[in-house]
Amino acid sequence: FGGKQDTKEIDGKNMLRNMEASLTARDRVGIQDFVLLDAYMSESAFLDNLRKRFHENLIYTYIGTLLVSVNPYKELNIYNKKQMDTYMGVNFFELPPHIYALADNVFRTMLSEFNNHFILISGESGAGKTEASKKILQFYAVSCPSTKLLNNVRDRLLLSNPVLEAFGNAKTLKNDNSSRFGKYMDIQFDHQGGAVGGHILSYLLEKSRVVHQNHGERNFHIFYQLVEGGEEELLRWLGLERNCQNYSYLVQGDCAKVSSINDKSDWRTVRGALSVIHFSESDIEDLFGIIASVLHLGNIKLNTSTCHFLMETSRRLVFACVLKQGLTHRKIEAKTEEVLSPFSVDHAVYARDALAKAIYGRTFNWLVNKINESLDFSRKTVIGLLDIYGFEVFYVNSFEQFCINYCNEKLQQLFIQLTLKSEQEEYEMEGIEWEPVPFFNNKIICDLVEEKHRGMISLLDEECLRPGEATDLTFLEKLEETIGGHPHFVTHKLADIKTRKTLDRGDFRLLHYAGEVTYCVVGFLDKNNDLLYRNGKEVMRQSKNAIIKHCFPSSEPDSKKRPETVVTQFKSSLVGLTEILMSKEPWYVRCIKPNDAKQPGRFDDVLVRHQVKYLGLMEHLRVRRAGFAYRRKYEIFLQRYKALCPDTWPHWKGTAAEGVRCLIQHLGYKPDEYKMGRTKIFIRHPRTLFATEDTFQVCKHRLATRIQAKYKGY
Ligand code: AOV
Ligand code: MG
Repeated sequence: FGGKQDTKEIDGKNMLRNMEASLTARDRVGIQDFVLLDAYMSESAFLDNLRKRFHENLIYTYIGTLLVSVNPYKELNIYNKKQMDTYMGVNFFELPPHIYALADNVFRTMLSEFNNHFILISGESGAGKTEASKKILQFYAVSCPSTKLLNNVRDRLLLSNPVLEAFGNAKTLKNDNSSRFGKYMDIQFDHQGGAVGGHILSYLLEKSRVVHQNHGERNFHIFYQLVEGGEEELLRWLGLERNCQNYSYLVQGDCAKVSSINDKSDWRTVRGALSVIHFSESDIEDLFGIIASVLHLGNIKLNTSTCHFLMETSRRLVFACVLKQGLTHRKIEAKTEEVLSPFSVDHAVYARDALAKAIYGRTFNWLVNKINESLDFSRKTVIGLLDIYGFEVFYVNSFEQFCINYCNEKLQQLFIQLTLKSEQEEYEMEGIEWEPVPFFNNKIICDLVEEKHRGMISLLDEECLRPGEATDLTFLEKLEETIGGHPHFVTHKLADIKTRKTLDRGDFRLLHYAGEVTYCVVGFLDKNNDLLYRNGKEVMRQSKNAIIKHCFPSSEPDSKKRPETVVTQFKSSLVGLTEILMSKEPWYVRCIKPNDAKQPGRFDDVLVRHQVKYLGLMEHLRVRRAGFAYRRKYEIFLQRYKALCPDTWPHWKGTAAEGVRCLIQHLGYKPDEYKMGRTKIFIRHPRTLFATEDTFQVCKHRLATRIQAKYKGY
């Protein structure tokens, strides 16, 4: 990388040539940067351009430095080593748009400015976020300078992916490999640009999937991988049979086999990856012991009258028969003694499922920590990659979708703040004449969800504090009372008036930035409380399994004090994430899903238009086009280019702003190409700056030759 960077300095001519070429070829392949074309301001024209390119397998298009990506739903031959080499160290606009170009640009900016960056990848479920994040990581892994030591880090960075995907992704109706957790990954670089470490933060795993899947969906991949791919001996040891149909937790969605997924070969990948990322054989045994135990747990029959306990295949259960009491009785503390009170069947099933979810959820966190230990993180310059679950709407939506969609609202809000809002505020601050571009600010929805005291999260938590009295329905009533009049919230009472669509009694609807979602309130309280009976925990503490021991430490306080609810924890973790991101330079990949059938070659106009709308792409383009692609502080601009004008070279006596004015007059900038702000010069098109840069390079070269010639004479 480092070396290449010097040899391929910004080449304005090449860029212009490429732009011209793209203009002539535009009838066939469309325009590669929306900003460049005057006619491309209407939504239809925008859509035409995307469609045209999509049918030519050109899935990437820029809006300035923002990358729009349309999921091709087929393998394209554009992600090989040759392509990586092509994009490495080349100026952004010189080659056709590519995710590698973005990755390379971020990397080189980081190296030259020594600051931290992040790439925000967004789009709805199935739009291609996870694939994009993998492509970026692969690009860094292949293109960074390598040594033997770095190769180890690189391999671990890359291999953490299949492992986390196995444990944290699952087939949903939207996506056969849907992320069911949020992931933020810092890739850490040294001064030469070598990838020397990394760190992963994970956000709210959808644990409920362990015990329940909707029709047509699956549990987390790892369960099927183990049952389908696990070696005979391993399965025997774990007491498992090679048949997913035998496990109640695997067949709730009636969809154990998926044509696009090869569980057997994925198993081998994951098994191999675990060894590379520092998992000892005993860690691996313990890990699969847990996965098997969860499957066994799901098969425990809790029989009607007596809650009779039957363990079918319990030979290698990590936690043996103490579990019986743990699952069928509840420990109650009476004044001086502890009494065991038997559960009803429903209660016992509930306790069992709660335990299964807790075991899996905590094991997942352990896994992330373990991977982090092997990644050697120490704070240096980083590029952060954010790949989170996308906005999703199912036939029935519950607490999980509420959390996921709330998270997407927050990211949209961040995008708005960083682009539309701050961009326009900067023009105002700099005193640049500016016709404001209106945009929909989804802050109103974020507030509706998270406002203190009267936001939905507060109301939900309040109800969770009234055990025995509150139910999901009293929560709904409370919502109605408090926020019934909000323009983005609808219940059955007001549904007809606000959206002309009726609603069931137990439902409420949110008008999200990305569309309407009807949520069924059933289960909200339970899922938010996420209670685990105390004796379930106690049983776990007796386990000999080292991971379980670690995940259920005896030092953990028993719930005298209420732990934070799930949604409140999630809210705080998102606040933390926003802070992490705000301290870095942002870059964006906006992913678009071309059709709902997961099929190649199909571009559904209605669907794409909707996404273009809610992703705010038109507004972004308008701000970009009306605005200025580049801005530099007067001091910096003058310092770099002063040699290009006899009046400013070698010293300029006046203010930097006057110097810049003199300089650009000499360079012949046309009045509509730039604006002078209070502290910065604003340049409309990248080509203007590139041309100046080009002249600068020629000048530098000439100067160097002259100096060389001079010294030759001596
Ligand atoms: P997501 O991450 O955005 O959804 P994925 O990245 O998992 O979506 O993409 C979904 C599927 O689309 C992948 O499994 C691939 O089959 C296909 N796909 C996406 N991008 C590409 C590409 N560049 N080239 C070829 N195929 C692609 V979610 O995690 O559900 O929000 O929650
Ligand atoms: Mg994903």
